[in-house]
Amino acid sequence: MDAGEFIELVEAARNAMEEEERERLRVGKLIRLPESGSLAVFGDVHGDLKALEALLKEAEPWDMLLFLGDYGDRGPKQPEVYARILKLKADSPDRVLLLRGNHEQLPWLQVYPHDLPWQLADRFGSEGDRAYERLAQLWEAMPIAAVAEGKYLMLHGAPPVDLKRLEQLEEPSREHMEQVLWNDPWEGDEDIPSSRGAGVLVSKPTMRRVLGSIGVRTLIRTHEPCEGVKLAHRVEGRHLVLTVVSNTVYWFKTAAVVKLKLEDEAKTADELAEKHVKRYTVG
Ligand SMILES: [Mn+2]
Repeated sequence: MDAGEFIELVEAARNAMEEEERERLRVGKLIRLPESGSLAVFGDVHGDLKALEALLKEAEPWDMLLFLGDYGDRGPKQPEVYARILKLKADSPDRVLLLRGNHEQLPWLQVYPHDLPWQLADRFGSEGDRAYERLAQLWEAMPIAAVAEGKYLMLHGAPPVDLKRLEQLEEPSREHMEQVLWNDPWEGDEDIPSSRGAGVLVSKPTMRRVLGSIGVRTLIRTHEPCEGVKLAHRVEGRHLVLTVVSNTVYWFKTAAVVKLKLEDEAKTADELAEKHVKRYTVG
């Protein structure tokens, strides 16, 4: 694959993304998932091609794939991961959905580490900059959240703490974009600024209120390294939040993918973690 072929893939994926709105799969930045079909949800990939390939096999058979962002940075095969995922998107525009993570940088919020430009330069030489520019344009076109109405909200970080209606995610404010991409759940009683330098640590009472006001049972998100999956925000014996991570580039050895049937009754995070997760483990 040379730079020209890579850029063609980026463009094809961007065209495919535009079709989402024409197909009424998406309104603004919010994907509205169909009421039935099997869906595989991937968390941060971070340039881990090995885990991605293994989990794509584990995810079969699927009607739809949803990626929650953070495709590049950190891992060893970032251009290759992009090429693989963008090809999936280009080949199946209405069956492969790519959300934006905080590593698909908001122009006003630098992320660290951000080694994607270096890997593109390694792979494509002087054409690396052009490839990066096109990727940055693709990020601007990405949706930021997906909803299976009455059941699940899926996004990279966590919903904005003052979110009242789903429609607010269609044309999000700058502040809401930042929070969707950067927030984390935490077990404190109050919402506090995140030590990440952007976003908010969302308390359990707030999570419960926000999910209630948009009428979903469970949040499926990524953004925090963990051993494949992790639960948060236990209310009345069940958890509201499932974190899923699809790489092993940190110190954890398990990557995971969540498999849902959209026509089924909404599952709690606990039920998802117990019965709906496929794993890939290294070493
Ligand atoms: Mn992240």
